[in-house]
Amino acid sequence: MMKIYGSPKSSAGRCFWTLEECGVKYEVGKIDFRQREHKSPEFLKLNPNGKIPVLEDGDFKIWESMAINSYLAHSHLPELLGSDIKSKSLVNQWSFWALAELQDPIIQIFIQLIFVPEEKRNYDLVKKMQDKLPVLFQVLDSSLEGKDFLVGGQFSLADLNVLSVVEITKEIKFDYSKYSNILNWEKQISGRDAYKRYKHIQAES
Ligand SMILES: N[C@@H](CCC(=O)N[C@@H](CS)C(=O)NCC(=O)O)C(=O)O
Repeated sequence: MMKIYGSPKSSAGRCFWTLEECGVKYEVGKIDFRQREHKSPEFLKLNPNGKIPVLEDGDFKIWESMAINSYLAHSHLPELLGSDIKSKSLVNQWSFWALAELQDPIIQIFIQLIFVPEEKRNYDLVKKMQDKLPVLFQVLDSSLEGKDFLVGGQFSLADLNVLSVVEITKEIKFDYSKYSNILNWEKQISGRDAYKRYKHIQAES
């Protein structure tokens, strides 16, 4: 049986969601950060970066959450990857954008506001990163104009990967209520059974 390492409340969350979309059975490997299990020699054999998530499928191991999602879709639900070369490439485009462009400022703000003690917080950095978000959210909102999904008129890893990053902004209290296309898209996707199961798993963890 496949095993996913990491908490559903972390970057691993999007892999739990994909596992639920694929409808496969899986085990969960809990990693205790306080005990620094992610830096243990045993875990470093799974991921030399010392980070979660990692997916183990028999002898095969893979890290990086969106690469894991791609592997899961290739193995169990290829329709999540897009239907033709152009759709598949656009699914990659949105996934790379989510990780390289959108997630970076969000995570930098998250680290400052959640992990750095108030007296040591770099508010200049927070402001600089906050200033990047409206432009990025506008790109997403405009791309969703008149559409239910980002690519090819059907739910794909583009939607899953991008929404999994957008959702992190709830933790940093970024208000995106003025982006109506994003809100409609989020509402529609959050009605999916797999999404509801993923949210339940997250809440229980
Ligand atoms: N780009 C990686 C990021 C993984 C990542 O940063 N994971 C965090 C938890 S959300 C982690 O394990 N941090 C431990 C550390 O950096 O030491 C992915 O998407 O899988």
